[in-house]
Amino acid sequence: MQFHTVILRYLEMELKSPFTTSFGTMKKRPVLLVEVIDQDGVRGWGEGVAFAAPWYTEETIETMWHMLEAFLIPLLFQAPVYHPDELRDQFSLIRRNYMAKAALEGAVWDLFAKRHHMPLHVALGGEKKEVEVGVSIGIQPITDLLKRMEQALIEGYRRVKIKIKPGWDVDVVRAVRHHFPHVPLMVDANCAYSLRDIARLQALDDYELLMIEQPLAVDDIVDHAKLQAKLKTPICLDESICSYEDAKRAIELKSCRVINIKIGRVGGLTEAKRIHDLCQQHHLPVWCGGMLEGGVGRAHSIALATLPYFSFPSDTAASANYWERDFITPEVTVRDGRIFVRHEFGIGYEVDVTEVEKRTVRLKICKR
Ligand code: OSB
Ligand code: MG
Repeated sequence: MQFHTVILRYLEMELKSPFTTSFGTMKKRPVLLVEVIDQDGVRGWGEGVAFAAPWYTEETIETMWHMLEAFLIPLLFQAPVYHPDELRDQFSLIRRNYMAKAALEGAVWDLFAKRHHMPLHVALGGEKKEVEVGVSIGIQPITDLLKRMEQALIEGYRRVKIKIKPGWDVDVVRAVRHHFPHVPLMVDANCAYSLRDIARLQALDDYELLMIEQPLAVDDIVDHAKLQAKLKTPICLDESICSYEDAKRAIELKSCRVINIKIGRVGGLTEAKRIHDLCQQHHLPVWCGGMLEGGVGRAHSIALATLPYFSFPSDTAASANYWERDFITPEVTVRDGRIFVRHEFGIGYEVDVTEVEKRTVRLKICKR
C-alpha cells in the first residue's frame, strides 16, 4: 500500500444526554475522522477518540489533529506499507500521542482488510461471530440512574458499569444492589481515589462487583498493587495501561486482575492485539472499553472484541445510546446484549458521507 492522500475531518457532535464522570460533565463530543486513500483509490476510515479537553489522557482533538498533520501523515507518506503491523515501529519515532497514532493506524487497517477482501475482524484474527456488550452509566441523581439502568437491562445489556467518585460510591452501589441484586455490576472511578481512601474502597467488597476500574492515579501501578493486595474485588486498569510494556509491568507487580483495552489509549489495533495476547498468556482477562465514539471508532472496537480472550462484555453500546443519529450505516444495534459481527469487508459499516458533511466544521486534505 502506498498512500498519497489523507483527509482529516473535524465533526461537531453532541451526546443525546450529558455524560458525567469523576472529572466532570461532557455534552459536546467532537469527533476527528481520518480517511486514507491508497494508490488504487481504496479508502479506509479511522477515528481519533480524544475529547475536546485532556481530562482522560493528555491528548485532545486539537493535539491529535496537529500530530497527524505535522508528523504522522508525513511519516505514512514516506514509504510503502505492506502490513498495518509495521506502523507501530514506524510511529515509535514519535513519543506517545497514542490516540493520534491509533486514528491513522485504524484507517490503514480498514483499508488493508478491504484490499484483501476480508472483514476487519478476520484480518485481526478474531473468532467470535457476536460480541457481548454492557453499558456505562454516568454520575446522575440516583432516581435517574436507577431508571436508566432499568431501561438498559430491558434493552438486554449484559452488564452495567456505573461511575463513582469520593462521596458518590458506597451509598450508590448499595442502592443499586438493593434494586438489582443479581445484575453483573462494576464501578469506574477514573482515577478519583488515593490510598488514603482504602477503607471506602474496601467497603465496596461487600457488593459482588465484577471489578473496580481505575480507582487510583493514572500512572500509579505501584499503589494499585498495594491496593489490590487489600481488596477482594478485582481491580481493572484503564488509564494506567497505554502500551504492552505498561501491561507487562502491571502483571508483574500484580497491580490488577483485569485490563480494559481501548484501541486509542494504546496506540492502535496492533498494540491492542499484543496486549490481548500477553494477557492471555498470563490468564488475565481483558475486555474492550469505550470512548463515547462515533460509528467508525465503534466498528473498530467491535472487530477487536472478536479476539478470543476478550472475556467480559464491551463498553460498546448501540449508536442510539449516544447519538440521535450516528454517521455510519447501518447504525450499531444491540440485540439481547449482543452485537452481531458484520461480514462486509473492512470495518463492516459504511460511512454516511451526507451525515459526515453535515457535521464537518474543518477539513484538511493532506497530499504526499
Ligand atoms: O473510563 O471507560 C472510561 C467514557 C469516556 C471516557 C472514559 C470512559 C468512558 C466510559 C464510557 O466509561 C464508555 C462508552 O460507553 O463508550
Ligand atoms: Mg474507565
